Amino acid sequence: MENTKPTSLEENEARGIAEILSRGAANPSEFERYFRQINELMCYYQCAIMEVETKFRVLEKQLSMHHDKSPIDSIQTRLKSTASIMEKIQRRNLDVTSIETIEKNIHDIAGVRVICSFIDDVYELAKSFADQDDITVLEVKDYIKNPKPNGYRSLHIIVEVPIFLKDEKRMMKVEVQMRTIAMEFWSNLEHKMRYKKSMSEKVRRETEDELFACAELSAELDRRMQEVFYIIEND
Ligand code: 0O2
Repeated sequence: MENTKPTSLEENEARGIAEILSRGAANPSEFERYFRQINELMCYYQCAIMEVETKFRVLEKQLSMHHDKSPIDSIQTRLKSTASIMEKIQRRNLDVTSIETIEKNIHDIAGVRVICSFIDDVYELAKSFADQDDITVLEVKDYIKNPKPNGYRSLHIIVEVPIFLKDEKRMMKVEVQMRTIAMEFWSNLEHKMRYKKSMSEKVRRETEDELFACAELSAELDRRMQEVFYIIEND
């Protein structure tokens, strides 16, 4: 996830939408309406990202007051590009021209990634966040307890959070990914491999095996560092 994008659509994204809509024979006024609606929707997701990030910043402040450490190493946020939303909607054979369809079916338009030093911090923060009374947890995927077959580890939580607009309160979905620094390091490298097109099948398979071994080593490192931390804390 990269830094949050500006709230209004980039010109090339607008062109991408125009192209998709023109395939559905949308007229110019329909396109204008759609463009306005999707711009507004992205702005709401941006607000939801800010709400969630602030919640983690508040927890971080409080926890670092009581312990002699900050539980959060860094927070990254990203708004999915409209091009990739469209691509996902089309892949699922859904109607790209319906804003409702987009909101209902794509849960990771707003993404917040929280990177912690230790595994226990991930779970402690996740609980404090999920227990807040304006947060509705829609789905939890615990890839730390149940890693993906390739070795991917992370805690994913899809939540609904309210944003308060001038005349209304709107519930927005946000995907929160929580992981340790070691898991983030691994995930970035694996991501790089996944998107590398010019790799031979043989090298890809070998790299996947090596990455899986690294994921296991890295998980072991996370466990041992956690133990060392408790020894230092309790001595
Ligand atoms: P990006 O560019 O990070 O947004 P869904 O999102 O529901 O269609 P799925 O597989 O059910 O797909 O969701 P899941 O498993 O919760 O994974 C969603 C996101 O987790 C991905 O988003 C990645 O960011 C991350 N992720 C999941 N599996 C892996 C993995 O094996 N390796 C790495 N590096 N990241 C992973 P996107 O949209 O794929 O990408």
